[in-house]
Amino acid sequence: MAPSFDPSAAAAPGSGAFGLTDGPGEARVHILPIPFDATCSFRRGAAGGPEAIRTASAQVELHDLVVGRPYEAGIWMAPSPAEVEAWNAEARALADPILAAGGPGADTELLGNAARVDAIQQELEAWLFERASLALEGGKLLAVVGGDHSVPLGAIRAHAERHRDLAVLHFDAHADLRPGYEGFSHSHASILHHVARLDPVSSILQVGVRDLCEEERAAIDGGRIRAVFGTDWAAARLEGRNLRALIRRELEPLPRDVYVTFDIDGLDPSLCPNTGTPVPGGLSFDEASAWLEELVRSGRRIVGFDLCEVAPAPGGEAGKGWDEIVGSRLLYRLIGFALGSR
Ligand SMILES: [Mn+2]
Repeated sequence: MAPSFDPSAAAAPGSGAFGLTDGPGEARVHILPIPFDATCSFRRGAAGGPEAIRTASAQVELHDLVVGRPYEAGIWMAPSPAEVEAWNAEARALADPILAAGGPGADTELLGNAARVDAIQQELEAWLFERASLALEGGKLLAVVGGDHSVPLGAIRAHAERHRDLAVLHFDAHADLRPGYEGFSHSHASILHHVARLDPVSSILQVGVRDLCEEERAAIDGGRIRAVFGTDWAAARLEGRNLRALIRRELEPLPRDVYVTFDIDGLDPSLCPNTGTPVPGGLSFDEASAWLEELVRSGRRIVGFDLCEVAPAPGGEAGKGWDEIVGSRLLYRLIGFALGSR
């Protein structure tokens, strides 16, 4: 950060995310945007999330009442990767007729499209794994910003490879435990199915899940995969139970190192009205923040994280909408908590 930098001033024109001027070398935090949303089954738009968040982040006050001064560590957001933009354009065009038909069925052309979309997702996964590994080797804290929730798999794998025992704390309205969805094996509805198959991931705790199929319900075994369902959370809130005590109890079995994967639709949809698959209920902003705060207070280490499914309003001025205003503030909190845990 330049010595003349004033954290209280408005973001200067041409400055980076959060109005900061750090380059990749000096910044301890690297934000990697992944504008990809080809398999969104209901409403697309998450591909526009990273750039909308970049713009909206200029409005975030750098001093935060809960996490202090994350900006002091230096925060750099990479430019939007042209490779990912190209993959998304190709995969969207291939996925469109499949999504319109509710899956490829026995149609050979659609099956061919689905296979190519899967191949693109695998290329993206491998590419992100490489990018994430480089950042981690350089000692950076890596934040992936989606895109739909299929995108962070390569980054989660890069983190998992560096740990013998890793927990994944998963905020979402959905369990995302389907082996595949609508003909895609790397769907936004399947990410946790793939994460659960990474060896070092010893436990998954899902928070806010309130929309899932029977097969996913059965996969949540109360052991390696546990959930605090959105309905459990709402009941605890309605009955006036001590929510912080509940959080501490649920976090208790987790190992020390934790990766956080945050689908914005885990929050109340009034905080993310344009996200791809909104569901009533969910956490408030301060409740989500309390989960992260208790995680850090418990001595656990947030080794990395992602934020997915933030979608700007269609037809609105991207960067000025409510979805990205909330998203950029949640991103700043996540950065602050992760830094505070290291
Ligand atoms: Mn979701």
